[in-house]
Amino acid sequence: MMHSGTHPLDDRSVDPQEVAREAATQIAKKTGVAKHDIALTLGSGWGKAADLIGETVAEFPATQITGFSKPAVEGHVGTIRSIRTASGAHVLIIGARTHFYEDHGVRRVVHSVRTAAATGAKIMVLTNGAGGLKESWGPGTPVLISDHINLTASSPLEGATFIDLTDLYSTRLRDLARSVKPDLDEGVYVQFRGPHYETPAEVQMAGRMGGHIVGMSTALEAIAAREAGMEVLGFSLITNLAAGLGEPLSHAEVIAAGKDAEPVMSALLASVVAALVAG
Ligand code: 8IG
Repeated sequence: MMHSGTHPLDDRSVDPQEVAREAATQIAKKTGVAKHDIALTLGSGWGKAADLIGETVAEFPATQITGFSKPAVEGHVGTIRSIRTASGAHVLIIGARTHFYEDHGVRRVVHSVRTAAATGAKIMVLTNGAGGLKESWGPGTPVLISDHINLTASSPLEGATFIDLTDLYSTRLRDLARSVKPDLDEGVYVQFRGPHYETPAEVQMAGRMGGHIVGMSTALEAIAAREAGMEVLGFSLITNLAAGLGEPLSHAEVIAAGKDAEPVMSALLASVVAALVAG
């Protein structure tokens, strides 16, 4: 179900980087901030972090910017927000995510990341809610992403674009995150297409492949961030044990676990941002 029509990223003759530059120009105009320093995508359980990072300079629905898609869940309008930290750094917060399972194509999935890069951001912080394969990770555990396995059979790169993904999830940034919270665990993120959760057999497969976290976002975004020359930091909030390792999964319970953890995750993320901005 590819949607034809008026969306600029659906036109194959349009350069997606050009659309991202146009979006970045619009963001600069709306915020009055010529250049952002770092960008964050806030996934489930991380949404309250923006309030703690600094003073909001501007906030508007993402759909006001070229290339951003209407959210899949009605009544859940994602916003873009520009924040100035106490130290004077400019942080771009992307509260809207287009998922691969929405079937709008991978260009739309990574448009926010390309736009963040075009605003000048050198660091991309990607956060998500995800399932965990380690029994010791109770609901509400934050985990650093150390690497990923991309099971979407897709890539945001177009043409013969060969990009090295060694150290994609920057060791330097993970060390910085652990300077804030030394007991942060880390694991390999496995991106499935979704939107169904995995079967127990698929979770076993992910584990044998070397995965520790299962989710439906982030890997494709991280690749696009690396292509754009950004340094990537990834966080998963484990909201549930992956299928077959605990109780059957209920979307409502998964969301509720994310909500419960939100204050603690948001405080953690704000502290990490302060450390990132300090260098
Ligand atoms: I929250 O268990 C959340 N997102 N694929 N599997 C996948 N995505 C998720 C899960 C999960 N929990």
